[in-house]
Amino acid sequence: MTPEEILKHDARVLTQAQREAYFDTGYVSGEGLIPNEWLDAVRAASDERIEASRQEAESGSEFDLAPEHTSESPHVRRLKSPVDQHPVFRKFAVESPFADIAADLVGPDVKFHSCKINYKHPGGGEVVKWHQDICFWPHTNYSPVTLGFYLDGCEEAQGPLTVIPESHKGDLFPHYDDDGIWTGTVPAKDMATLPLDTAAGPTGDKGTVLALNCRTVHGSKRNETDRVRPILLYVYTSADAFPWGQHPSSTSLSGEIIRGEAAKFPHMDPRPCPVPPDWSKLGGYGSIFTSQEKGDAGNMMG
Ligand SMILES: O=C(O)CCC(=O)C(=O)O
Repeated sequence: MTPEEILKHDARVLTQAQREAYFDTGYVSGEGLIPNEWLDAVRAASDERIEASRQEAESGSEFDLAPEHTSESPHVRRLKSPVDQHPVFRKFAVESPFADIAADLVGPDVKFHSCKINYKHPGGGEVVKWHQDICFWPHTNYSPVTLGFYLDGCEEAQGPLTVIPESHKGDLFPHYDDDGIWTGTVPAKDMATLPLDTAAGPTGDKGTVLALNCRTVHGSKRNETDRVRPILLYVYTSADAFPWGQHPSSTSLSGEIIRGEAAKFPHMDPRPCPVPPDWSKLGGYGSIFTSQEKGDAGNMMG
């Protein structure tokens, strides 16, 4: 579906102006879109999983752990595939207004793709370098939207997810270095072509939602406060978007239709997307943090 077709359908949660802003700038944010009961339930489920991480010594299919993680002081960088780790996370993906926000942005037929919760800890870890999500998981079109949900809110000093407005209208950059090694980040020479001075990092109270198009260049800086900054990130696509290549982080909900109906034909967008690596040859996808360890040193958010 094209943005014009999507906008013809009635809005469910967002205002028409918010939907138009999303298509125009490649992102939109809003506060108070999700009822507090959902926020409390998701927050409690997150606390439960962090508690469970005390039993783990190494990263695996559920947790991406920072090197300093211990059972006394859990340091989870990412909860992988939360919909498979707690029923609340799954219910939230399907039954909450989150999926209706997705419908506002991808059209009434909505498919689930993937999910994670990132925890940005104090002390400098978990900088996320500039990247474009679609380069990790290409689709037949560019409807995929990542919806972020700040469980405790996010202030400027906590390293909000930061975007380059309108970068979704520009090129997709191969996320490889000059030697052809996957780095999961836009090379510094390509970042130099973008208007970095326009970068925007919406902040807000707990429950703030940030929607991000899959082509939009984004990243996030260090957390300079003494408080962890969790963000739940779920990816939804239009039902007529089909992934090509391997799914780096498939869940039991991936490919399921969450709203509306399955597509009979794919929508094919002719704009090319660089081919991602064969994850199986890299020993599995890991997470953006493991991908970006090899990233271009010039591409640091802060
Ligand atoms: O957690 C963040 O600040 C950014 C997350 C992100 O861009 C990603 O995980 O792809």
